[in-house]
Amino acid sequence: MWALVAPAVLALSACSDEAQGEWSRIAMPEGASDRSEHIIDFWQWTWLAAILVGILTWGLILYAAFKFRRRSDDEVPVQTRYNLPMEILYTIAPVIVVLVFFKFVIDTQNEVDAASDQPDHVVKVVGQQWSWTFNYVDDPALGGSSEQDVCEDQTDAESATCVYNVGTPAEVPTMYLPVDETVRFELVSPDVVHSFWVPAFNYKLDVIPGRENAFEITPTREGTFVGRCAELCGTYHSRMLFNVEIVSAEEYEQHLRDLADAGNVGIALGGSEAITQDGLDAEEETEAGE
Ligand SMILES: [Cu+2]
Repeated sequence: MWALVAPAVLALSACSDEAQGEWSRIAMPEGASDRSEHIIDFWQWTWLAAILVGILTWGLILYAAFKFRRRSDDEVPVQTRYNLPMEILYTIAPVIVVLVFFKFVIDTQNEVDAASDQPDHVVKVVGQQWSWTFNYVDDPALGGSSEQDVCEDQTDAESATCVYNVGTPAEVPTMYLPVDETVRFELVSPDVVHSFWVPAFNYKLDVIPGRENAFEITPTREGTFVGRCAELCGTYHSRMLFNVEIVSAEEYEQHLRDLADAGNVGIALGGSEAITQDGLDAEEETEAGE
């Protein structure tokens, strides 16, 4: 069957450069952030290491199975027990494999999680049931300096440096980012655990109530990318979609000005009791009363 399937798969995949790249990236999406290459490299080398270990293991299994298969003379091969060098080898070999993996995990993690003291932009991302809010915090494009506490008192569109964009399950929000400028995402949730995932960043991070997770990237190419929630978070989890527009600095500034003109000034973090939905309390009371 593989003889039939393999050429078909290859023929289909050879349609575009993008599909060919997908093969070499082993199904990882093409990166759009400066951290992507570290993760894709790690992914490729992990596969290579796993395949080499696999080939060695399958080879030994097949070798033993054929070499010592049952024969007509019914003779049992030499039984070796308590072979100390052998036992030391198969204890130490896996430990070495794990240690090597561990080193590369730590190295990659350090590259990916590296953060600067002063990123160019701060986007405070709120994951709420069931959509996203993007707060551009005291943004330099509007004359700000990335200080959080100044957002709360802002009301005036003219002088605003903090603007936001709230999505709903029916209206997918779009986050704008300027290309080649560092951005820190600060993730907060007013209700349950969500997960902020832009596949083109080759990275996702949980959004946890009562805790602020953060990570930093630099978008490396302009374009429109999809984003989604990667943590089952309730009935309309599947609608927790968003778009990411990576644009020039001018377009980014224009978008922020548009948000200010639309009156989206200040910071929108969602109610701390957003989990309480209309009707739930009433139902509980009736049940208790019965
Ligand atoms: Cu969610």
